[in-house]
Amino acid sequence: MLNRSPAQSARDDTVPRNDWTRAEAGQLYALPFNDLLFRAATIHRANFDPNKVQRSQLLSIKTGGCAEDCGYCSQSAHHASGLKASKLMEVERVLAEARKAKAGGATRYCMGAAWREPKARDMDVVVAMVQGVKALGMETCMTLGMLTDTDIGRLKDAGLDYYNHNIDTSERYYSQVITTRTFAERLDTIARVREAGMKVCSGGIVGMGENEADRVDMLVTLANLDEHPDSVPINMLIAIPGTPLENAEPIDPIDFVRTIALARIMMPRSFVRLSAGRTAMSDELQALCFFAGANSIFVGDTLLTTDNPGEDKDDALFRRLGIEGLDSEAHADPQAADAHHDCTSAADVGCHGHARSA
Ligand code: SAM
Ligand code: DTB
Ligand code: SF4
Repeated sequence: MLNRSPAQSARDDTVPRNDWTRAEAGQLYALPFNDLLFRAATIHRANFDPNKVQRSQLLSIKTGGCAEDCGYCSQSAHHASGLKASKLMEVERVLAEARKAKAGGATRYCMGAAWREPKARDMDVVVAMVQGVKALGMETCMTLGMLTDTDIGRLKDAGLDYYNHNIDTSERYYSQVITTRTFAERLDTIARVREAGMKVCSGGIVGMGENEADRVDMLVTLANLDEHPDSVPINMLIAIPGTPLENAEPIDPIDFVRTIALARIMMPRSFVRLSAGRTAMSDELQALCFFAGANSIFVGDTLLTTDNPGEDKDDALFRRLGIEGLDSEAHADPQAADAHHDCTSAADVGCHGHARSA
C-alpha cells in the first residue's frame, strides 16, 4: 500500500482500520515530510472542513495533591512543583466559568480533576456539573482518572459526551513516566467507558524523551482499539519545574507535526486535538498542525494549571489563517470519500464539500 502515490493511498485510507502494524505506521511517520503532509491533509479534507477548528475550554475542577506520580504533571503530590492544592470546586462556580467560555466562543467544555479516581461522594457534585454544562448547550468532557462501572453509568446518565483518559505514551515507555498505575489499567478504563456507549477521548504527550518508535506505537495502540477514540489529544510536553521531566529534551517541531499527521492518517474520522504546549509554538508551527489534520484547540488563558495563548492571540491566529471556529461539532462523513468528487486534484484544493456540521 505504501508504494502507491500519496493521493491514491489517502483516498483508500479514509475508511477507518484497526489492523495497523508498527512497521506500516513507522514507514508513514518517516515519509518525506511533504508526502506525509499531503496524505494527511487529503484524508483530513475527505472527512472534515479543513478551515474549521473547534474551540474547547478546560477547567481544573480539583487541583493538585494527586496520589499518582505522572512524571510530567504539576499536580502530583510526589513532585515539588509548588502548586497549591485545592478542593473540588462548587458547581455554581464551574457553571459561571462555563458560561464565560461559551461567551468566548468555546463549544466544548472539559473539566479535569487531579484524582487517581473519584470518591463516591465526589460523584454527586461531578454529575451536577455535567448536567449544568450540558444545559448550557455545550459539549461536555471530563477527566477524573480511573472509574468504576457505577461512576461510568452515572456520568453517561448525566449526559457526559466524552471521557478523557490518555494513554500518554507507548506501552514500552510508560513505566519510565508513571509508576503508580499501569498501561493496562488505562486501557481497561477506556474499554469500559466505550462499552457503556460514551465517546472516548484518548491521546498522549510527546516531548517526554520518548523516541520515534514510542510515538508511533502510542498511535498504533489508539488506532487498533476496537473503535478509534472519537477524540485524540496530542499534547506537547509543558516542562514544569519540580517535575521529573522538567529538563526533558524538547521535541523537534517537525516531528511534532509528523505525529499530528500520523494521528490524522491512522484515525481519519477522529477529532485530533492540538492540546497542551501551544504557548511554545509559533503561528507557523500551529498552521502546519492544522494543515496536517488538527481540528481542535484549547482556548482561554489557562489549561489546567499552566498558561495558554489566550483569546486575543488565538483570534489573531484564526484570522491570519482564515480559520473559523466550529459552531457545533462537525462529524466525519462516512460517505465522503465515495460520494464526492476527487478533491485531491490541484483544481479542488479549496473543496469544503466533504465536511458537514451536525
Ligand atoms: N487525573 C486525570 C488523569 O490523569 O487521567 C486527569 C487530569 S490529567 C492532568 C489530563 C492529561 O493532561 C494527562 O493525561 C496528560 O496527557 C496531560 N498533561 C498533564 N500535564 C501535562 C504537561 N505538563 N504537559 C502536557 N500534557 C500534560
Ligand atoms: C489533554 O490531553 N490535555 C488537556 C486535557 N486533556 C485534560 C490537559 C493539558 C494539561 C496541561 C498541563 C496543565 O495545565 O497542568
Ligand atoms: Fe494525577 Fe492526572 Fe496529574 Fe497523573 S496526570 S498526577 S493522574 S492529575
